[in-house]
Amino acid sequence: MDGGGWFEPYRIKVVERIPVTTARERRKALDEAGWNTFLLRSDQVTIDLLTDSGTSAMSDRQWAGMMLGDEAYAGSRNFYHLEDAVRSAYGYRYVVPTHQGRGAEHIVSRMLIHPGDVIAGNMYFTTTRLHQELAGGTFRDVIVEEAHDPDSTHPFKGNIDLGKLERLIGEVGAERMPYVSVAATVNMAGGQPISMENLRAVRELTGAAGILVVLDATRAVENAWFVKEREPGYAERSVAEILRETCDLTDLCTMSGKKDSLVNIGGFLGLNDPDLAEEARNLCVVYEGLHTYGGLAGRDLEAMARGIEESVDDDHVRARIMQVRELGDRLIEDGIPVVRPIGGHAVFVDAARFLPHLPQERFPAQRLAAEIYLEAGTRTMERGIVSAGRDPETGEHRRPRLELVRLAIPRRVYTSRQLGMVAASVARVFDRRDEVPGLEMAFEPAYLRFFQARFRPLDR
Ligand code: PM9
Repeated sequence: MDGGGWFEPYRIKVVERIPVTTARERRKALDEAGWNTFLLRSDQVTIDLLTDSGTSAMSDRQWAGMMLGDEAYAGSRNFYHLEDAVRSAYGYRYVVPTHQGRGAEHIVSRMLIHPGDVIAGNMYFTTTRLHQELAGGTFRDVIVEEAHDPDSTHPFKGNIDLGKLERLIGEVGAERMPYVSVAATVNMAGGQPISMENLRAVRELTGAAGILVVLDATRAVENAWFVKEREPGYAERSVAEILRETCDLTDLCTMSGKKDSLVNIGGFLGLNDPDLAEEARNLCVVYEGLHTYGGLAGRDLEAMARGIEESVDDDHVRARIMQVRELGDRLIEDGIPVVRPIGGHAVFVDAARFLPHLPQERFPAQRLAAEIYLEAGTRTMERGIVSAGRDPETGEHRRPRLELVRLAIPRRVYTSRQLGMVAASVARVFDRRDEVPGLEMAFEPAYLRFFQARFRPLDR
């Protein structure tokens, strides 16, 4: 199933005018934003590929559901609908809503990590790792080596290297490893999937050692599509069936509903153990809000319940993945170095090879994101040395092997023509790549610096 002949299984009912700017306006905007695309105002952006998080278009069914919001403080009917939707699509017995993914990560990290613990995972994610560290843990990457190689066409670059995991358990001891953190798909590796075979093996290895498996289910629906497409034995299975099988191999999940679940805000925790569920509800009350709203309005819970139902439709997922792939293929045709295979939610441009004359401490991906904005008003995001932050022990920059710019595609939002225009503008930057100088950092916040850091352009 290659998705050939795909089309968008929806029609457009409402449109939103997008801003058009001049080169001079964009340069002024970027200077004011400290050369950080996160600090641009959205009315200065023409095509916004900063993130696929909370930026999707809701359906008429979801908007109608917003009008059915039950804003009771406790026991809103929308919570029970969400609970049913999560149980049916993801299979977890207990559901705790949170305001977004990091709210769920905070609760899980507080609940399961003790100071000195080690958490293994298939590559770090910014907010996930920070919550693990704030709880006193240390993250250790056990993803397969291929994930660090932008050119490797391994079909499952999100897989865990079982040898690395086994060695880590031997080194630190299972008693200091409360859980393995499994992302599906792996954002920082380029939206790359993990296979069912690998997840099953991780389950066996950790089960024997008494270590839990925590799924970051943020884009697990997209992961299920890749399993259907690439893993022997799954071609005839539906995305919904594969998603259930994925979750059944895990103990609990954290979820940012702002991605797969097609909402602008929301998240949840899914759990099977009644005692952990009790504790999670209790922490939810402290940090998010009562356990039947978790920091969300009733209407948000309803939109998420309906979004989950829509998200597991094969036609929807096919169109989503194929649109991203089409953009990636177009960039490859133009000779632009991108992470291969093209991932689920975004195309990742390899800034290290795009701007090989810039060392990592000149922030090539940050500069490339800025240049792409200057060229035609497309907003993208750095995913390299700035995103990786500093090692909390040494204070040194962490130096990820991948220095990338991410073009993330919101779901059901942009047309193929608009994305073609983006590709053409990236190609124009590529033509003048030799003249692009680096940046220096002018302001660095303590946590998740990529969001708010400011930079100064250098002359060379
Ligand atoms: N991801 C993204 O743009 C939003 C902010 S960038 C830090 O990719 C995973 C795999 C994510 C993710 C957010 C979160 C956190 C957890 N896991 O943003 O708190 O990609 O809802 O989710 C972003 P929230």
